[in-house]
Amino acid sequence: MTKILITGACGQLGSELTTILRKIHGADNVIATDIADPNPQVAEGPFEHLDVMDKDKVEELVNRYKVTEVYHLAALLSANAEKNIDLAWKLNMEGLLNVLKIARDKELKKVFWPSSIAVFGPDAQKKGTPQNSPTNPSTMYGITKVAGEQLCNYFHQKFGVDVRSLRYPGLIGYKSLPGGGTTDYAVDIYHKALAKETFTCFLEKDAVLPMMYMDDAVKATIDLMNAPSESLTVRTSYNISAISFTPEQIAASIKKEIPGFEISYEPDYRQQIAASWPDSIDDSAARKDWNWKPAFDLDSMTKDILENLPKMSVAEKE
Ligand code: AKB
Repeated sequence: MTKILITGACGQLGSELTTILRKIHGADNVIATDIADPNPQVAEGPFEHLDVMDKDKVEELVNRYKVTEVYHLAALLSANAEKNIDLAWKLNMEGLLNVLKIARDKELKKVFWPSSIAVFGPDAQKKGTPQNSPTNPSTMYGITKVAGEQLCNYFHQKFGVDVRSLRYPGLIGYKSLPGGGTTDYAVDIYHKALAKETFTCFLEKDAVLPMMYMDDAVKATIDLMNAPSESLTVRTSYNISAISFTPEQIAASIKKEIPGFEISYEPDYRQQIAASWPDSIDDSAARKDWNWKPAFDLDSMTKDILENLPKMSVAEKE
């Protein structure tokens, strides 16, 4: 019997993964946890408050619910991490180390941990960044992701922990709001467009970044976790890619649906973070090892979001 514990379940990715994993395994078999109060998406099933830096509590929940798999998503994202480097290091590293040690000691079946394109820095190849490009990030968040990837690989090699990971690009969904990331503008922009407001972008108009629609990100996660262990050749974290675009290009895509939409630009400190990241990513290892292939491009994502976002109630969106 699969029993899943999700940390950071109220976050943008966590909310969606909780819903889909509950559909697959049954609501009672997916325990959502977060330091925050449950949002409506995760409230329909077991929920526990959890600070992932509290190893005893993580272990107590793993024991109490007889957990077999952990999706460890709790973390501080790039923009927030720059504002609080001590918390970023503590939360992102201690949380992961706690989960990996529990996975080793309790012989959990599998662990999922998200890495990010933020592992790459200015010296990485900008276009089609290869899987094994140098990982010398210039952000605190990136540093925690590089160290986290090494921890995952170490626990796999040394203790046989079956931990799997993806280097997500910016994730764009309409069901919940992201918090504290550099790519968040590409979610906020749709809310402003539907509210018929001008969107002020905190990046330059030509700041190109790798991005992915949430449906593709969720599918990638489930597919990676379902892949046979012996087919996985990457135990740090897999590059995955879908779309790359600039703020100007996403605005043009929205204008096709909402012709009156306007965007203006007021770049802040997040522009520097964006400029240090790749423009696009080579994901051939993921395609080869577990048949990864995205389904959405920029215009199909825009259409889907603009059609479905207005159907969400205010409570659901929060
Ligand atoms: C962020 O902007 O911090 C994240 C990421 C790219 O990992 N979305």
